[in-house]
Amino acid sequence: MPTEMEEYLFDLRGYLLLEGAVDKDHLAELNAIVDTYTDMELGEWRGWVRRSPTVKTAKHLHQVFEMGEAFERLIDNPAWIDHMNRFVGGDDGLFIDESFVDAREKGAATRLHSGAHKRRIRTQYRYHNDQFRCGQINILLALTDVGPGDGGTMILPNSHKSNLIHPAFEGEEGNKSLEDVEGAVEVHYKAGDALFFVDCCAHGSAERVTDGERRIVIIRYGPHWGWDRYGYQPSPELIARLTPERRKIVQPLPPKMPPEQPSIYGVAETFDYDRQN
Ligand SMILES: O=C(O)CCC(=O)C(=O)O
Repeated sequence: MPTEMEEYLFDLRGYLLLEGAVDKDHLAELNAIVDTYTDMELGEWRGWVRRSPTVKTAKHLHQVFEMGEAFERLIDNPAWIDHMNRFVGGDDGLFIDESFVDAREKGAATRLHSGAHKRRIRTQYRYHNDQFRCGQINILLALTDVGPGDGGTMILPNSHKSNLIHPAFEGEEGNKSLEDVEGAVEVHYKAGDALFFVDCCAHGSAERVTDGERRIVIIRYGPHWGWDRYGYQPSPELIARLTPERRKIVQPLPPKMPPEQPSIYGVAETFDYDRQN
């Protein structure tokens, strides 16, 4: 479980840095797998993995759990799963609505986006009566070191509670480089560190100005009733081989429940209507 101090800091700033969330051997496995996918073209499918058809400034390789067991281990990684349950809201169960590798080189940056001023339900931050109820919490796991100049994630601390739009946004979604966004902090990662933040914190990344590649894995968790951001589905093979704990997070509800067929996870059979909140 998160410590009292972690809860305090998460509430205060909207993010935590989990150092050493993945060890060196696991990192080596993840990187070796990613190496076999980085030649994919825009929009290409390889099995159930897809490179984003629209993101051109970086390689976004979606559906990472389809890449192999080393990625499956991230679903309920002990470094963050209890934090996730606590901050999304433990009784409800979790769902991952997006997972991808972001591999990028010199010149790439991510514009400033999100922020509590939008009052979006999907990405919201809530705390009430000792219960956190965050709509979306992101894990950004570094597969390479990300130091000054390497295009670190930038985040505006406390903006998960902000009422006003940051002046650096141009209209609703700005295209500013984050370097000159007053109040933002740049996160420097050691490979294996994970940034854990509620999505309604305004964020983006600095421009990478160094040679080489920045590689991170992004996994977005929310409550169990969510739906995949792009409508991607897990493969039957992945569902069959996941542990029950991991399967419940990747596919908390089966896509359809035909008449006369009990739900394969028994949700309808066990759902307690009196306890629903
Ligand atoms: O790539 C980054 O560092 C920022 C990621 C981001 O903008 C996002 O998760 O929405």
